[in-house]
Formats: sequence, structure tokens, C-alpha cells
Amino acid sequence: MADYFVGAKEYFPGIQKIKYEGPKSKNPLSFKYYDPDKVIGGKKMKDHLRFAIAYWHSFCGDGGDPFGPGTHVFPWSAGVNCKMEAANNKMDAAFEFFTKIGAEFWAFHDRDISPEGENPAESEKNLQTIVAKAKKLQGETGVKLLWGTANVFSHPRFMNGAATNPEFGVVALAATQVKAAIDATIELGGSGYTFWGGREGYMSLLNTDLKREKDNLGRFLIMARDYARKQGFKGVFYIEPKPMEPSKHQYDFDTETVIGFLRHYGLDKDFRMNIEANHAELAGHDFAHELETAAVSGFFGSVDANRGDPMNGWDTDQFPMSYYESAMAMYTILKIGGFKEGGLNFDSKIRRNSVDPADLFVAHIGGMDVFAVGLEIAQRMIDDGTISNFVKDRYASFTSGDGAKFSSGGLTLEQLADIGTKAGYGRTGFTSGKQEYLENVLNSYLLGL
Ligand code: XUL
Ligand code: CO
Repeated sequence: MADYFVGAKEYFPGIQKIKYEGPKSKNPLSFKYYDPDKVIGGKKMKDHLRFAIAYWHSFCGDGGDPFGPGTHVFPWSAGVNCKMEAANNKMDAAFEFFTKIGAEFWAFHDRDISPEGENPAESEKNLQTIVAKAKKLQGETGVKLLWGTANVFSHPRFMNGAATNPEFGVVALAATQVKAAIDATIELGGSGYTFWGGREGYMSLLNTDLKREKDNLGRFLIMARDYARKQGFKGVFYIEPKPMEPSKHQYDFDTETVIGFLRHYGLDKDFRMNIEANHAELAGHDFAHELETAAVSGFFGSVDANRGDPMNGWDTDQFPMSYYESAMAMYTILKIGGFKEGGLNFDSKIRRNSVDPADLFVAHIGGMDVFAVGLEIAQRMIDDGTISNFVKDRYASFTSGDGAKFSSGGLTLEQLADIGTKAGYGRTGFTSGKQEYLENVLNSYLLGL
């Protein structure tokens, strides 16, 4: 990948391309563990991890919260009156960041990269203009698009939802954005297109026709899929589950719920899961639970990497920093042969008071290092095999004799009960699960033992 300082202006002056310097380095602008070309289990770290940068948090999120305005100063828009000029500058800054941090992918919403116009046609034209620029920058830098999406939740017109809006007119306006965002994704060679539910949910059943809303969502997704396929899109569609926020109840609650929804509406061949750590937590699940649930059903796709705050019940979107979480995530991902089209997209934001331009780099460096360590631990888990062998042995009674017969559907309930009666109570069922032992084993991998 070429170093790339775009246009006339360097937006992150004084920051060079971030390099691997090893765990002992005290330089905050260096990787301590992420060594892109290091080979783990036959594959380079960068090809395992497929890091992507989320445009919305990194270049649009200004640190504003419900209690006060933004705190982050964006040099690409400061003193610029024309929205399109600001969007152009922002794209230059973004590609400078992608290349300096060494991420090979990026992800965007339509409205992150280009402003809404006076009408849908003008909005689409704005998007196409910026997409042409992004395409040129992708060509020059080698950075690729992980996925695109449409923001059909921020504008007040979507306060009652997009595809699940009670007004048909809003559903049609959502379609203008989704259609244009699919076109943009195809134009940029994106390997995926994501639907995060946004306001596809409800606040009160007193004003909601739940069946109609779910049917409309299913219908809308079928239309989007058919359109994209007709236009030649060969990539994957992702649904990103989230149980709540902004709606009280979101239709895409968690992975299991979404799998049921996809099967019900015949979308299971084209759609996979984009699992976000913080959303898993809000659903009362471990991040690893969501990943494993998707993986074992063949619905694993991509990851929005971040973390929540265990003390808070909302989407804090902090940068990941738990080695246990990243190890367990990478363990599931390695077990199914790694990412295919997906990757690790940092849907994470720096804090409101992280106002130095270098903070954005330091935050991503930390997240990338955490997943590099997680990858190494997961590979140790696989190479050593203590944990997988334990799990295999735990279920061994289903692999031969009557257990195997049961597993292949060869027993009736009467036959099964008969086997139980003959065996009697004895000590059946009292085999240790050895969780503490396995946790100790995991700790030893964490320390590289
Ligand atoms: C919101 C969220 C979104 C999606 C893309 O919680 O995660 O940023 O990732 O729309
Ligand atoms: Co997300």
C-alpha cells in the first residue's frame, strides 16, 4: 500500500505511517503487537484481521452528546461553507488516515460521505460525485471497501422508522437512499452491504401494528436484495443485530432472532450477520455467544469491533481493550476458517474529551493490538487443542452406540426411555464440566505459556 498524503493538505501533520515497534516500545504511535506481515497459522495477521475504519465515528462524530455540542475540531470542515467542499476534504483526510494507520478496508453510510441535497435526486448526485472521488482514492491507495450502508435513521423524517414506518411515503424515501447506497457500494467494489435496523422497531404497542411492520421490513429487504443482484452485486448482505436504542424494542434483537427472521422471509441464502460487541452486551449476551451462534448456523459474516461499559446500559462504542474478548472472538472466527468477505470494522469512537488529533490514531492502534493479541491466543488454543479435545470428549457418548443412533435420528422416544430405564440412575450425569480448569488453561495461553 502506498503512503498517501492526499491533495495539497496533510490533515494529520506530524504523524507518519504507524509501524510495528514491538511490546517494549514506549512510542504511543506504534503497534506493540500488530505486526501486519507476521504469519500466524499460515496466514498474515493483516489477512486474518481485515481491519476496517468506520467513517461515521472517525470523521463525522464530533464528540457531541445529549448534554452539549461537539468538542472535536475537524480541520477538513473548519472555515469551509460549501458542504460538498467539506465532504471532499473529509474524504482526503479519511484516506490519509486509512493509509497512515495501515487499515486495508473502510466502511461508510451514504450521509457520512456526502450531504443530503434539496431533493432525492440532488442527494444521489452528491453521493455519486463523492463516490467517484472515493473510487479514485481507493485505486491510488489500495484501500478497499468492506461495506456500505444507508443512514435511514438520523434525519427526523425517519423518527417512526424507515422500512417499518407507518407512512408509505417514508418507506419510499428510504428506498431512494438504499438504492443509491447499493449503487455506491457496487461502484466501489464493496464486498458487503449492511442493514443495521436503526429505528426499525417500536416504542409502544399502543400505536404499532407489529405484524405489518415486520412484513414490510421483510419485503423491503427482499426488494433491496433483488435490486442489488440485478445490478450485479456479488457480495454479502449483512444484518447487524441490536436489541434496543434508539427504539425501545428493535426487530433485529440478536443473532438468533435475526436468523429466524431471515429464514421466515426467505433471505437466509443472501444475508449473514454483522455482529457488534456492544450490541451483544446490550442483548444480555457475550460477544462470543453472538459470534458462535452465527458461526454454528452458517450465518457468520463480519464484526463491528468495540466494547460497551458493563456499568452502563447503552451503546458507548468504546475501543476494544479486553484480550479475553478478542481471544474468544478470534477463536470462533479461526474455528470456522476465518473471515471470508467480512472483517473487523472499528465501530468505535474516541471519547468526547479525547481532543488531540493523535487520539484517533492511538485509539485504533490499541484496538488493532488487542485483536492481534487475541489472534495469537486463539491460535494457541487451536494448536494446543486442550480445550477443543475437552469439548470433544465431553460429547463422546453421542459418537458411538445408542448415542450415535440418537444423533442420527434413529431412535423413538420410547426406545430412548427404554435405554434410560435399563441404565438406571447410578452416577449418570455427574461428570465435571471443569470450567475453572479450562479458565486456568485460557489464562496460560494469555500469558503465552
Ligand atoms: C449503531 C451502529 C451503526 C451500524 C451501521 O449502533 O452500530 O453504526 O454499524 O449503521
Ligand atoms: Co455497528
